[in-house]
Amino acid sequence: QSSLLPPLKTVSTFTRDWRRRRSTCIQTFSVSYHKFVEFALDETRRHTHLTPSPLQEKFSFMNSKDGKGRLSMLSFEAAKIRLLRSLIIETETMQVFDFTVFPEAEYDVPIFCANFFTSAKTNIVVLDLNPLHDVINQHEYKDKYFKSLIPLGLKYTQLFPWGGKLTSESIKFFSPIVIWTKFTSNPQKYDILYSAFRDYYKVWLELICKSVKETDESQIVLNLEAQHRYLTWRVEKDPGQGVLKKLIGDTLAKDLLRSFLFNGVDELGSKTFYDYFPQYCTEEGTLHKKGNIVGKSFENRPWDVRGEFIGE
Ligand code: BLA
Repeated sequence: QSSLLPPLKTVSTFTRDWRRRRSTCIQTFSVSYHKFVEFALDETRRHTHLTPSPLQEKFSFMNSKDGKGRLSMLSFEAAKIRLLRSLIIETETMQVFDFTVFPEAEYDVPIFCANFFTSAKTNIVVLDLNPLHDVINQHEYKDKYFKSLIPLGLKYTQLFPWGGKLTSESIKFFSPIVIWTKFTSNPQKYDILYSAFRDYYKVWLELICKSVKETDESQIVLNLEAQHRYLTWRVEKDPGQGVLKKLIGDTLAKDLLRSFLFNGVDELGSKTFYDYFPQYCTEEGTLHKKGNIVGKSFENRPWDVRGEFIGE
């Protein structure tokens, strides 16, 4: 926080920072995502005991290379939860919140995923209970977790219009209640986003609390592979990679991605990105680093109001 700026004042659940820019006199708005993670931790503790993860020792706080940004990391374990981890990035121009909770392989409960990027102008939001298994064709899995949540999804997806085209494969990691949206920065939207976050997290906690430990070894193997596939996708394709590398450099960014954010990618399975996503392999056998092969798709929400997939 520069000493030239007035102290931040907390209004409602957000930090509203009406800075006057000397040159443009544009009022900007910045948020704090710390409330979000505090809510999630408090709420989790109401149901279960959280133990700090061994990762916490290595990943807790980092400054960006230019000294102007900070990265705050938290990680925990609990019964049924392999890893609950949070990353908050705060710089003069953006705030990022990346909060994900990975269940143990004995549970086929979705992965809780909140991924918010905020700059002065725009917000990029993914909030979802990322399904572990196919929810486009596998009705049993879909109904088990999402049937009762469709009204909740509808409530928020009406408030947050579909964010437009996205990397095609991502849709397979999303559920019928996914909130994928972009909006220009404004206080009301943050209040709604906070409310959506709380509601989604509360229903996710109910799911994990109610879930029954799987004993069928072959099903556990399927859950484990789905978790590993998810980690492999995100570690390779996370759109935040560029920003992270700029902030902390290539080596630290890679370590943060593999060891912290998508921890488990090197331990839970041995398949590679090519094994899971062969469409990304070039004829020479190298990985397409830039963009993607299938391209961006889904201009409009590919789920209807009943939670049926209506995409291509
Ligand atoms: C953009 N982030 C996006 C987009 C998606 C996601 C769908 C739109 C662009 C695209 O589809 O490629 C998020 N995609 C996800 C998530 C899953 C997925 C959550 O497949 C889960 C399966 N994002 C971060 C971090 C930063 C960040 C840590 O997680 C910054 C440090 C930034 N995300 C970020 C930026 C963009 C973005 C800058 C816009 C850039 C772009 O469109 O490529």
